Amino acid sequence: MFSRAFLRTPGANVHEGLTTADLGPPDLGSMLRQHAAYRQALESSGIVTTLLDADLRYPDGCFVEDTAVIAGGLAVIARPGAPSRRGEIDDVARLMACRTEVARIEDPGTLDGGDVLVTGHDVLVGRSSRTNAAGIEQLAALLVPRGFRVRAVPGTGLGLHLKSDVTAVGDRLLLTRACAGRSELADFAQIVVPDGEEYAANCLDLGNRVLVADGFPRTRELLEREGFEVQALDVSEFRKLDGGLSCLSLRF
Ligand code: CIR
Repeated sequence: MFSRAFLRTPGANVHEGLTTADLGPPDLGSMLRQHAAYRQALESSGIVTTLLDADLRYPDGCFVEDTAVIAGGLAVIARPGAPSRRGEIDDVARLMACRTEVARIEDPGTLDGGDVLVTGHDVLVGRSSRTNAAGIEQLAALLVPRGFRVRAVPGTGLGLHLKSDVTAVGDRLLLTRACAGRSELADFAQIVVPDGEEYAANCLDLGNRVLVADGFPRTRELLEREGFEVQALDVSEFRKLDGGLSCLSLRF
């Protein structure tokens, strides 16, 4: 699956990050504790993490998943749809360039990593307020020659990004009911999160266990019944900024 991940420490001005959630401002102390527990969960699954320093120029910088898509030995550096986040890609581009081949989404394309779900050789890309058709076309032009099938999923579910509503567990999709009927996803075996627990659709499969957001017991039970080992992690402070489990790491 993946063996390494970049994370970025939330900065003192993280409360200035973008949000549509009406959950109040995040508390930095709690956020740092949740972030440390998240990093520990990855490390204890054998994933080697690199923790980047907070960068006060970018209050949303801890949502590092959005900066790139790494698949088939290629790091595609994103072009975040939110102008305030564009500069977040620079560090990641530099770090990835020492490790693998790098390509970039270029203007007029926009693409956030949170809109891209890679599962096996399938790449599902949400067309969202952050990711446009040009960004998806550019990603497809880079990944199709490398053996991936790239599918756009227009007008995604409820959340900010495709992965707010759809993630992968094993070779199945975990998704919200709002996305379950979508024709672009019909080829995949699906596990639908219980109504009222939509936020839990953003999980992170580490191979030996699945991280789910704490506070969604019916999703946890559902995954356990399906045979997954599950660890619940509190990411409630990140939820206040529309973030979730997947967005806190860039995995490769
Ligand atoms: C934003 O609006 O860009 C951030 N506040 C949250 C980004 C969450 N990213 C993700 O789920 N991949």
